[in-house]
Amino acid sequence: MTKNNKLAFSTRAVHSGYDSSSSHGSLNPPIYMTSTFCFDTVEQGAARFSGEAPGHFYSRVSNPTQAILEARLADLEEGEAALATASGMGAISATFWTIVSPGDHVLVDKTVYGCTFSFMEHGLKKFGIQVTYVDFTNIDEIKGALQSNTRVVYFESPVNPSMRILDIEQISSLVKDYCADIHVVIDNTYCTPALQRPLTMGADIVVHSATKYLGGHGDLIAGAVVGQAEMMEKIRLYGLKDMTGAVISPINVFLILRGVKTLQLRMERHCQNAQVIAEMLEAHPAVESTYYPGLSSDPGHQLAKRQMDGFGGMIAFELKAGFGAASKMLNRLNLIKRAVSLGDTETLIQHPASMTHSTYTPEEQAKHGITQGLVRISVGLECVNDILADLKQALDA
Ligand code: 7XF
Repeated sequence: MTKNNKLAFSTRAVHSGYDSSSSHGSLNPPIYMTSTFCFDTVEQGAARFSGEAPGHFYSRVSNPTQAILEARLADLEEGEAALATASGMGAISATFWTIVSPGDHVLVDKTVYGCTFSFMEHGLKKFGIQVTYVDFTNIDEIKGALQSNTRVVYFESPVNPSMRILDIEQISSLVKDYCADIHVVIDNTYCTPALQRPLTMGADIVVHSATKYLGGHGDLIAGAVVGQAEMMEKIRLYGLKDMTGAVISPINVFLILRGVKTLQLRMERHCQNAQVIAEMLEAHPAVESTYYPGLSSDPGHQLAKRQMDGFGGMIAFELKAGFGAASKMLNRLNLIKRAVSLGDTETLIQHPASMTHSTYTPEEQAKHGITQGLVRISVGLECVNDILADLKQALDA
């Protein structure tokens, strides 16, 4: 059952990419713990290396366990092919190193995950690639910033950590009208394909931190890239094989395949729980602002309704009394874990300015909308009343 788009998402999340009859009827796929693959003849080996014959030859390039995850993610994102990587940063960097050259220009939304920003600011720029950041909620700003040497337009939606919602369809079509060769790359980590499929909205490439909802259990670091088969092959053979070596372990592949089986179920509960938490935060007298697209007051609400199949499990908020009060509140929590990362079964809370987005200088943080008082919650799968009670006792105090 490798490809059957007629089946529902939750069914494909369980079955796609794996045929048990190919593995002694084993319900779950085998974990191929091997670095290399033996050739029947030297000619066969040469043909695999040159790409003339199919088949694996070295696990820095491909591995049968990894291939199952790649087929499944491609199917779920509605892309032609996928590439699994050792981390989200591995996925992002392998993609960029494959596409850009010195002299090229990259256009990025004003706020992205901290290490992605650092990669652009300290990685790409160091190698002669021009990077500019504009507010992608403002279409005119994007129009004004596209250049004849722009190669990649990059953004997240919802944005980590500010929860701004960006219009994938509108941005993609605007960029393609300007120049069809520009690659629109979207980080779909916050949504997963269970809630949002950017390739169906005109994007060219989707990147993921599979560390988050795809894995779903906080026990691994991994990433993925999804898009056209030819581009995925380029990223595999250059960005992954030569430039980053960010190869995923077969054990982590197995864990992600297991996680993805329950992806839709988990995302539904993450969304339900987050909605309740966001409504409580919005009504709480100590809270200045709550950023969650499921709130009808949120500026991204209508767009999120069109673009997403649920509002997700991530919330950001600011306390009226600022950062001092926020840190006291965070330290009072008992059930909710003070930790970065997201998409786990456990509810996690963190302070972006000093943690996930500390790669921005204070001046950059101010410019990019990462305020000192901002707190981010990844709402987990515990009973929502228990999460609510912990948060309320910390806020009330
Ligand atoms: O290399 P990783 O698997 O950690 O993924 C990097 C990454 C890429 N895109 C987005 C939208 C991400 O959020 C991440 C990782 N973010 C974590 C966080 O925001 O909590 C990392 C903790 S410092």
